[in-house]
Amino acid sequence: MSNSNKQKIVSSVPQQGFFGHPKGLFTLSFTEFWERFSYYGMRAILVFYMYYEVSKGGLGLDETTALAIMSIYGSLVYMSSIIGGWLADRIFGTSKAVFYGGILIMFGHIALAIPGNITMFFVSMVLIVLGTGLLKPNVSSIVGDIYSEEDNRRDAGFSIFYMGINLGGFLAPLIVGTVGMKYNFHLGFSIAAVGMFLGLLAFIFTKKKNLGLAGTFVANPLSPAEKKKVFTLIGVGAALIAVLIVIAISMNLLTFDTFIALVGILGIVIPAIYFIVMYRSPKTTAIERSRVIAYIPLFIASVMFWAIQEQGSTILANYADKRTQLDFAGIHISPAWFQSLNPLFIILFAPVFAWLWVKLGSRQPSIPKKFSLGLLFAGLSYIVILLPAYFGGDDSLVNPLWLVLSYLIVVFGELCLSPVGLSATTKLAPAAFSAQTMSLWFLSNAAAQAINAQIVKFYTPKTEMIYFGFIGGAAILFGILLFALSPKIEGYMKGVK
Ligand code: C3H
Repeated sequence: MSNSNKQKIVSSVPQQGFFGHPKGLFTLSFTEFWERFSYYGMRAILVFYMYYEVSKGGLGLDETTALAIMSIYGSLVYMSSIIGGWLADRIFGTSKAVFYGGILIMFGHIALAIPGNITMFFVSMVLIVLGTGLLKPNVSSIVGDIYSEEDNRRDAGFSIFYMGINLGGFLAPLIVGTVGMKYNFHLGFSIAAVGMFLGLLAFIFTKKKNLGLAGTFVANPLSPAEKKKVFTLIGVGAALIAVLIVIAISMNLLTFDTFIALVGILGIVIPAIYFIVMYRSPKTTAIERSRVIAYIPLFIASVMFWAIQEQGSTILANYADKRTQLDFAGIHISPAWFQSLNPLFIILFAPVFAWLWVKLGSRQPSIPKKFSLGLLFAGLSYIVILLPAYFGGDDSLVNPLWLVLSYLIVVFGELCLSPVGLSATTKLAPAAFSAQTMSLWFLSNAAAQAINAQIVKFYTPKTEMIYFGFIGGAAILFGILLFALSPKIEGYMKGVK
């Protein structure tokens, strides 16, 4: 986007009105709050909906399949941000992408709200994957648009936005989770649909006044000739994929396992292609090439971190359901409520970490060291959760406070790695690829969940000590290695702090 357009956007946005920030931050945080409310609310009950018996209102899938679907689903949601980013950058702009995304997501939740069968479930999955790919990266990039480049409120603005995400993630399992688990899964899913509808209403009715021109420009529009070429390519590509699917189905090759393997491969191949293209591009300068190299170990650390963090809503959700005492201190705890712990701890501790970094000033750990801390905490959270089986065996129910402690420790890691990762991505990215960096960051989560889909198969209460010990130990080892390599990585970062 040209500098004059950037300036036009900033001057069209009221620069005050929301906790000392541009009013548009309210519109964006509130929309994202509802989007996350609907997404995380749905996810808090989805795994149980899939593996509960039909007589209990579920789909009756086996547990391992349900856990793998959760991971594949999460991976595809983040992978589709490449499509959403591209469509916004080249065809309709970020604001329309958010709107269309919200509509698809709402219909996705409506599809789940209608009592149906597994077909309805897959229809909803396609709608939510595409809708989130349109909405999530684009609503985040509009946040960047409403501040001028020199505005030092930008980082704090992103923190408020992250708090909005986690407020949605905190309330959703309590509301959607309680209704879904206590009364009826479909009623739970319909609350998620209502949530997205409210988010859309807020976006539509406040965007003109609060966002001005933000999100209305198409950053790098397709020329008519390019349009023709791209649409032909998409048409041919879609036809080819359809033919391949039909052939694979007729030859019995498209099984659930091959699909999981395919997503796993894509989760690794797509970011690898991104790195190769960025590194080899003639538009990348020598300094930028060095930064691309520095970004690779950080990206791998991020994949390892998100693999453990995201298992909080699959493996640990299952642990909450099957291995945990849910009648505790005189109350009956819903297993879905555990999903609220991470966002609650984020809301409580984000200001503490922000204060700590400011207080430490130039003595604060470097970016690679913060990433290694992230991994150490993630690994430690898994070592903690293997202790109940170590002390008490795997057939008695576990005190829920173990799970609370594990969720707390991983949050310390998230606060070292996640906000830092987002800004490090933009700082280390070659200028010619700056628009796609948001997608690259989301791809680390997509890769993590694609890998999870493969490894969750090895989890059962009988294997839990080895499972948690192996993954936690690997994260700790990699964290130590990253710490040792930090000075070298900092050298490759060429002045980025
Ligand atoms: O959603 C995002 O953009 C980033 N993720 C977060 O901010 C997480 N802290 C959300 S926590 C979690 C994934 C959902 C909670 O309802 C649960 C992890 C166990």
